[in-house]
Amino acid sequence: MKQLKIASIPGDGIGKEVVPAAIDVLKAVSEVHGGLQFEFTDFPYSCEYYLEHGAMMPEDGLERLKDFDSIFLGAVGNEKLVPDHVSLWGLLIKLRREFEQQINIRPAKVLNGIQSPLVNPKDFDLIVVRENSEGEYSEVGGRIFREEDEIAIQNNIFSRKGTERAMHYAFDLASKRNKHVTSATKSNGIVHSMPFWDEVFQDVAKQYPEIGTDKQHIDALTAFFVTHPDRFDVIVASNLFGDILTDLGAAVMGSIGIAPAGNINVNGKYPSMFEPVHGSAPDIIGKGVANPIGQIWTAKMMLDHHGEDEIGKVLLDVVESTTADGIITPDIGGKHSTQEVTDEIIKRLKA
Ligand code: GGG
Repeated sequence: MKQLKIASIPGDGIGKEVVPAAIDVLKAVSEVHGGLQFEFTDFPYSCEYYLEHGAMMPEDGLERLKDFDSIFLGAVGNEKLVPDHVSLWGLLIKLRREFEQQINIRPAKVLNGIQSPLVNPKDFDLIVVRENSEGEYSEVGGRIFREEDEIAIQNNIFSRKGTERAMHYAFDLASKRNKHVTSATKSNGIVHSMPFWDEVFQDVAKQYPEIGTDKQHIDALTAFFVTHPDRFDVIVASNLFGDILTDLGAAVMGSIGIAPAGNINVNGKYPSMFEPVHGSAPDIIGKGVANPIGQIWTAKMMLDHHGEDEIGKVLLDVVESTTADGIITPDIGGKHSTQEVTDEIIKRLKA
């Protein structure tokens, strides 16, 4: 019997609605699988936790989380309680950094029965490999002077090691898919980091002669995502470009509520963390209509990560049979609640 110890952090907003839904689905997976058990431990780290304790998680939070097999996170952010950069850097980005989750994998495709407002579904099936620990998400910089003289400086960090790691991850992934990697760049406008990014891409590409490559400036790439989606297989992008591109990817998929993601600790020293692309969605909190599919698909990625790809595939097939039958939430044109969609997925899993 395989047992996975999962730290669950629902976080803020709809995270508290979709994480329990996805955990119920994982419990059903365990029932039907037989050989797989989960032990979930809940952690209340969130903006509400910050109000009570003055931090997004306790000082020994990393110590408490480090021995779990994975972290299953919902959403972070409640601007009414805590400035977003404080909540993100105090929890989400802190975990990514401290647990060396240097790669963020974000698959994007249109599920059966879901209408993409932007593309023909058969043309859109790709994975964005986002560098997850440096780039534009950097604490290097500062603010000086006041009022009209005020200056804000933000330095981007691109290490050769970190950039190569992201590129190798993308090429290795492409070798198991359609053998093409696109590099998201902006080396015509950003004169230091992006020409460096291009050079590293070229160097790494030479080690994978069987993989086709191209590079696209991020502005054109976003347009091609919609106008020529069939050009893409794996895209490697910096931290910020990857974040933006995958929100666009989610829109192409039909809703930000669908898109999954995994933050991967490549060397296995620390837990990886699985969290959907969406945030806390303050506009729909408590309405019972949050789409649980992003979190459930994220659970499938967690299963894959632990070598349970077969049951992961069964889970995504069940999700797609549910969407194909129109049992979907209002964000994708349905009339069903979070609970109804979750219950239906569980029912079909157990059938
Ligand atoms: N699902 C996690 C979450 O709350 N994401 C919101 C967000 O702003 N994420 C920024 C990022 O992925 O870097």
